[in-house]
Amino acid sequence: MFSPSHRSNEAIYISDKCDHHALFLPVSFFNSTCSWCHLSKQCVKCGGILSAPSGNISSPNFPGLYPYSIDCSWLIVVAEGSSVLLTFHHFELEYHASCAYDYIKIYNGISEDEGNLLGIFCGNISPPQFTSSWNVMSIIFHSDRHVAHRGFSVVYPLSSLDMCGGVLTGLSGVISSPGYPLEYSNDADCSWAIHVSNNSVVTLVFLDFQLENNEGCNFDFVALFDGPTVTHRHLGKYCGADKPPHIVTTSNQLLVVFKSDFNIGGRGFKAYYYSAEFVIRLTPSPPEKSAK
Ligand SMILES: [Ca+2]
Ligand SMILES: [Ca+2]
Repeated sequence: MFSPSHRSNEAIYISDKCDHHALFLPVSFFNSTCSWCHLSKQCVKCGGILSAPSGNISSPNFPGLYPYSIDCSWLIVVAEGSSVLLTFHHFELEYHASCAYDYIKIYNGISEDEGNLLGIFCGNISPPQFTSSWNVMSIIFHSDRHVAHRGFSVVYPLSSLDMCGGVLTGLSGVISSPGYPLEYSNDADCSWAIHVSNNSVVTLVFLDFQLENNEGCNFDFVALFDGPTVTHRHLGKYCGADKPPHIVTTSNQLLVVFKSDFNIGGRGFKAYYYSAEFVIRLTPSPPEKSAK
């Protein structure tokens, strides 16, 4: 797997899918604001290397319909030691159950390494906020020969101390409100998508919890969903100072959303998650044998 240490090398490998040959671009290339064009069969310019500390990316013609039969590849490279936070503002691609027609793929690093794939998305459900684990992130956009929609628009400000949310794919991990245990910021809007291996479920355990309290938890809250998006089954909405109960999903994905309003904060929360094999849950342990 391509790791941050490779950044000290003289070049980063990029494949040019149009000409079917590989390019080796010097690292200095990434420091320029060069726009690298990726020509599709229709010669629509899209894709490129973005090295500004923040920016936005949208599908060609956005907010008009995107072209048919196009492949775009964006590489975002920010300063070493930083990470990239992707936030989608609009997302509308042709739907297919496994995104076989039109899709975007998001990579934690370069797209040549499928091990870096964070997700493939299509339809109307916006991807969650993504945070790269290092300073490079890739987005691939593909459309097929039929049916086009308005496409997508995504921004990538540099993450800061207030950064929150992201995709967690480890067997276990810890999440906390921005700045924890210091008071969380106002107007926070964080989403963590926890994705463990197939056949596993996610258990979330709160270690600490202190949010502004009000009946209905409409001001500041943590909301949990039994799947990757807010359209999945709602597992609970919590505020105040009582720790939420342990939460166990029915599938291998859990979405944790934390929001705060414009004033009055708290210490926030800290929680850890771990995955457990379905098998263990579904197979009751054999009854204890009676004493011999
Ligand atoms: Ca299509
Ligand atoms: Ca508040």
